[in-house]
Amino acid sequence: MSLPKTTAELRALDAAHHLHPFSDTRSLNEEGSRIIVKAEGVWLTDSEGNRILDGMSGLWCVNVGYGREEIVEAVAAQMRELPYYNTFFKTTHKPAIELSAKLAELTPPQFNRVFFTGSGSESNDTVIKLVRRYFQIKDKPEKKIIISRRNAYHGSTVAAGSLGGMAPMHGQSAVIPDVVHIAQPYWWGEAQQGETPDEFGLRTARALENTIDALGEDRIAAFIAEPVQGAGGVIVPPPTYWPEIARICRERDILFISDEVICGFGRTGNWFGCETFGTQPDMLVMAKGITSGYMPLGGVMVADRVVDALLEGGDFNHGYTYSGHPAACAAAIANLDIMVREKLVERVAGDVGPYLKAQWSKLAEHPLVGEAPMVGLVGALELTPDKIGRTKFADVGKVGTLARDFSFKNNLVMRAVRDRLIIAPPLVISHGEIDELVARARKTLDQTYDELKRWGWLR
Ligand code: PXG
Repeated sequence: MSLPKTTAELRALDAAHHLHPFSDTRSLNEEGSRIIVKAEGVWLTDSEGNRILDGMSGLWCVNVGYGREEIVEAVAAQMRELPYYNTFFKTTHKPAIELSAKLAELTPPQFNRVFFTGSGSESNDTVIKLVRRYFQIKDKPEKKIIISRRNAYHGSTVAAGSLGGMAPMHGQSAVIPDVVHIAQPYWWGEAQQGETPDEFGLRTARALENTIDALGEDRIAAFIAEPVQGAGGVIVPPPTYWPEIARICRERDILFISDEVICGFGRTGNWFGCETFGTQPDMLVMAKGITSGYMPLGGVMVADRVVDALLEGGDFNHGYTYSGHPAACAAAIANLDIMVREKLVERVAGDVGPYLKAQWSKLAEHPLVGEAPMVGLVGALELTPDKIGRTKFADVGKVGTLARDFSFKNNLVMRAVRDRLIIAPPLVISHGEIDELVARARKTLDQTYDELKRWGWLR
């Protein structure tokens, strides 16, 4: 079958045969999918020839930008030499060896070993098994409960989806036992009137301590969290939150797992979000930016104190066909080489991060915007009918979708989570492109504001 050429024909075929993730297939098929045909730097081109600024790095992953020949060459060379071999049964290969050593160098000092997976979800499934195994070996098999947070995203498999705190996902899926969700540090959306961000940060952190006390420390195995909740709407915790969590984790016999699938690999201005927020994880969950999305790959860094126990435990009965896939590892090695050589992490911390933040913060003055947080190169715009009262729109999600659709029409990819617009552009974005991004975001806000006035939704 030869592929038809026109956008309409391609859309019809997509509608007939493709079930998209997290989609209402009927309405998507009525509207038709956007077809992306190529990309370069931070720019996407669709099948109708539009040039679109990718404010989301694909799906939070294309950190080094599109069109990197060096990664393409590395993958092609690896596939010619050895396209596949596994890492089971006493075997390994050079790309897995080289990448393991490189990750040990780039991650915080407690990490020297990695377990490879194919995605963030598989990584979090791996975490659950590692946590269980650790406490079995420590002769505390009753320590099984993992504490997570409401509105967290840890993936879409049954187990990773259970770890996550997305109620609409739980409602459609099987949910595994021994996961407990506590409050998220979302000051704008969930603080009481009059409660300062610092007070709220402490209160939500202490929910961890209170839950450990209520359920019994002898039953709690771990706490898992994203440094900044990404898919939950870029929830940046108040400054008091992470130090208090770090204290609680230090004082209690639990493992702390930092899910760095979004925050890892430079996103927050350090190699990993735990470095930005000063926590000391026992496991560090990776995917996305590890290859900048050029190939699917995930992994879990495991701290020495956990590895030391595992070494006493004999076989660890877990693994995937594509654990340490050679072509994916080759992509990761080339990607990390680029990040180091071009000093992309330093660039986020000292150059483009502060530059974007300065401009983005000005959007907080817009009448529709409640808050405009930005850490490194990940940020949000909370849309509200009442900035002072921190009120939400009645029909949650409708205004976010309206704004997101305007943004697409303005050739800027932003994502909407509830009524929050979010961005996470490639780390290679230039000052000029940041100016363009912010101008298009402002235009989007103005158009949304005018439309809401027409609807009579604003005073
Ligand atoms: N942890 C975190 C923090 C994530 O953001 C995963 C785990 C799962 O990774 P995989 O590779 O299994 O998808 C993620 C993924 C969105 C969106 O709409 C976010 C993710 C995935 C799909 C959509 O923002 N994050």
